[in-house]
Amino acid sequence: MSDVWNTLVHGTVAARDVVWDLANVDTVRLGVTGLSGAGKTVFLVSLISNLLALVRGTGAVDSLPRFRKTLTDESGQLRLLDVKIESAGPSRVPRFAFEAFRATLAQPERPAWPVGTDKPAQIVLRLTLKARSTLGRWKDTFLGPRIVRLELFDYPGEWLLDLPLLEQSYQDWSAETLRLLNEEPRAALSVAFRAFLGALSPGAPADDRTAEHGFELYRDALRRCRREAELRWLQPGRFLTPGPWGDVPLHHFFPWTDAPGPLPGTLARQLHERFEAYKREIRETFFEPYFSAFDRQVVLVDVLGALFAGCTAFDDTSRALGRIGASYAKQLSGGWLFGRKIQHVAFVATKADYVDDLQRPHLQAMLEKMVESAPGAHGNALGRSFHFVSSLRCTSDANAPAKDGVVTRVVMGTKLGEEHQRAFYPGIVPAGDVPAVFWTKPFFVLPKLRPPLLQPGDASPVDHINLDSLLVDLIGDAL
Ligand SMILES: Nc1nc2c(ncn2[C@@H]2O[C@H](COP(=O)(O)OP(=O)(O)O)[C@@H](O)[C@H]2O)c(=O)[nH]1
Ligand SMILES: [Mg+2]
Repeated sequence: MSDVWNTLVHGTVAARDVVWDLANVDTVRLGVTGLSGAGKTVFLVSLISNLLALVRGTGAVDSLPRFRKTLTDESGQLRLLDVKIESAGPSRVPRFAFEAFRATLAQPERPAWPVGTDKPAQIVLRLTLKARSTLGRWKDTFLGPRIVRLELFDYPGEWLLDLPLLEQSYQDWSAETLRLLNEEPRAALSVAFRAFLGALSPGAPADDRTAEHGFELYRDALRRCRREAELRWLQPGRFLTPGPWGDVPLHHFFPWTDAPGPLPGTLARQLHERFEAYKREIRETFFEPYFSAFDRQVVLVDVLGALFAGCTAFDDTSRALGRIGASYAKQLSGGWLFGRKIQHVAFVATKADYVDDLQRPHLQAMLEKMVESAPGAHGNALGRSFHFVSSLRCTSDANAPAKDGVVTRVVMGTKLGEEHQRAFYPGIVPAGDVPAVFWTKPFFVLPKLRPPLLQPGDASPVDHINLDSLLVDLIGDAL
């Protein structure tokens, strides 16, 4: 407010703009997250392309019919007059490279998926809207149509795994982490780290080299858990996804329970202090300046990927999602943690084009079970929704030739690197709890599919499944 006040007092030309902004510009901050590979980049490319296409497209393809409907007035006209990408301004956060990602996908000869990144990025869309109500339209004649700035912020879901950690002491976190590390498959993947812990003497003196060595062994164990067992409940989040902060001495700690108490001058005290410093650091550099500013969030989940990675990987992803779900439930039910109430969290099962139309709702049911798997995750369900989406649809639904008179639904797609389309049947998706019998069949890695050919130009629409319904639930009320 003080900026606004200063500008007014000095009576500069900018004052008019500030007043106009206050009266006519709303900002919606949308966090888009998900564990790596969940589909954040592709989701944002599709969202931006389809929103641009809504006002700038040729009109030949109406790619967001349900969203368009909520933005249409009584006379049948679209209230959305314009969509623009705003200049990044002096932002500290890297700009989401929409045009480059889209160009990669749209290469005419060899469409390719954008390469993965694990750093946050931001892009702002400026939506110009005709008012909904008569009163609003009266205001429009004086001030011009309303502007909604849609701030889109892409950040690694791995950092959300630190939300529960913020509430834990070093002792509690260590005890919980080591309990899990002693169970398979973590135990086999953390032999070196556990041997290191076993050799530490409880009263060992504080020492940077020991702290760093222990950290490296612990991080190696986390990396192996991720790579070899596809586990997802791996804390602290920044050990695997450091983002712009890199590998700093602040990270040089590891879980340890054998030390009696954090006496001054001991390694135990040093680890304890670094853990507390890590908590402060993630609060100050991410949760308070960014996370707490989101009005709404989308949590993308590769449910199929987790399911086909096998029972242990699936349970671990459920554990991670359950803990995230419980943190959000607390936040939804009352300004917890950062003093700001988030308005809506949408959990979205992505890549729904891998399964046929009859099974897609199962993805959503399964996601709901996963998110609600932790104690406290039910919480206040207000402001929370579940969806299935394919941001960039690579398949079409079809009937496989009937066998014994029974028709099987399949999807038709092309494997990346292949030329020809084929029928593709990834198997049955259970709706909700996964019965034990499901895990008796062999698992496979979902092959990457060839992205569809896109029309040139940033504002041409992108084929998707359900993106429009998600948009209606997520931001419809703000427009
Ligand atoms: N078939 C299909 N694959 C998708 C879709 N969205 C994402 N993918 C795949 O998932 C991979 C990871 O997506 P990306 O957006 O980079 O994930 P991020 O790490 O969360 O940003 C992509 O390279 C694609 O292979 C989709 O809607 N359909
Ligand atoms: Mg990405």
